[in-house]
Amino acid sequence: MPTAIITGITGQDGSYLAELLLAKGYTVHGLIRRASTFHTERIEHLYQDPHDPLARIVLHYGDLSDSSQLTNLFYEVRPDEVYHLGAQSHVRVSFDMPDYTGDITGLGAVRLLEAIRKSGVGCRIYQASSSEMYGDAPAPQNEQSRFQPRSPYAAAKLYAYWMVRNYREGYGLFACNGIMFNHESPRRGETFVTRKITRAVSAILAGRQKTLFLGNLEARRDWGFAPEYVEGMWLMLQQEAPCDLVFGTGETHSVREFVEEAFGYVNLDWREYVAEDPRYLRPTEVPLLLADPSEAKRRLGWEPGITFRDLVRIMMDADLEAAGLPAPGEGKRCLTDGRLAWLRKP
Ligand code: NAP
Ligand code: G4F
Repeated sequence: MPTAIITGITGQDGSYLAELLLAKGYTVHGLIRRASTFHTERIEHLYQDPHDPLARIVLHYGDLSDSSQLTNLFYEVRPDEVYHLGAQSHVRVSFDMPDYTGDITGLGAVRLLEAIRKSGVGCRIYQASSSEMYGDAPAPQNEQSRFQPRSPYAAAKLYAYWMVRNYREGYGLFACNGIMFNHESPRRGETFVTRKITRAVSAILAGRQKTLFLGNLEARRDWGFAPEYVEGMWLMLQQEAPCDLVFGTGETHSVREFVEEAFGYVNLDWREYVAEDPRYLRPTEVPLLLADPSEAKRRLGWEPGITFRDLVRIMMDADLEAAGLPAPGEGKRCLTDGRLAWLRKP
């Protein structure tokens, strides 16, 4: 059975992708950072005792700043596929830490590409490129749109994007860029706006928070459901030839609309709880992201099924449950890995 390496396995996407690959019979090797506390919460349910010779998930300490460990990993594991998801992935934080973001999010990808090239392992690689690279390019954005990055994060991702293309063309690597628009889930990091909102609504209901401070409410994003996007990553590496593709829903909504939907779900009037705080504004904002994902549909048959409204409700239900509160209505069912699964116990 195939073997894959996932960088960023402890992140939102890494955890869903690990689930998907294990379900497909892969052996999964994940790169994790050393920390003074455990931070493997998102993959805890997948843990297998490393003493078990049949264990199909193996974690390796390493860091995207350390090329020697990356090279060793390729010699040791000799993977068939690599999913490069590790990054300093927060756009606002990238303005505070521009050189760190360039190092990890930009150069990290190059260290990985070099490790593959030097080890001579004939594997395929997926690079987690981002719709942020479009910046303020006119919508809808597709594979032909101009890149106009507006943050250190976006510029670092764009560097990695071009290096992937260079290694594909120069060295014949099977290297793909998935240009993914925002995708969210109950496992989304707590400081990204969607999760910040759904957690706050639950905390307000539970009486633990009074106000939700936000930045720009007018920014618009193309928000999809993360488990559907990791399926797209896998499909990209199963093609006959490598290419770059856009993944998104083809719908855009403002942060304000997300707020209205989340508060509305539990019958709260958001205007009583939301306040604007300039500390969450960005020096340069990306005002409007809207995907044209028709090429991914044509080539891979990839099409997202979860709507904006469902996404808000899936996230709300999970955060209400985590706060010990009942969700309005029945438990929701949603599509993960192509199957119907309960997010909450029925
Ligand atoms: P995430 O939840 O922030 O996860 C990022 C992962 O990268 C974590 O596992 C993190 O490890 C790891 N990481 C950070 N710095 C590292 C370092 N120096 N060395 C090794 N690992 C490091 O991000 P995500 O939402 O799952 O996104 C996955 C990838 O897709 C990222 O590259 C992101 O930029 C890109 N992307 C995301 C979206 C989206 O909407 N989610 C859209 C387009 C592109 P720790 O757990 O130790 O922090
Ligand atoms: O949730 P966000 O922080 O995500 P952003 O900046 O769009 O980046 C995410 O998606 C990218 C794909 O397009 C990924 F590449 C990237 O790794 C990350 O996953 O912010 C979304 C919007 C922005 O316009 C921001 O200005 O929400 C606005 N916003 C308003 N108030 C806020 C807040 N964002 C955050 N994080 N916190 C706020 O209080």
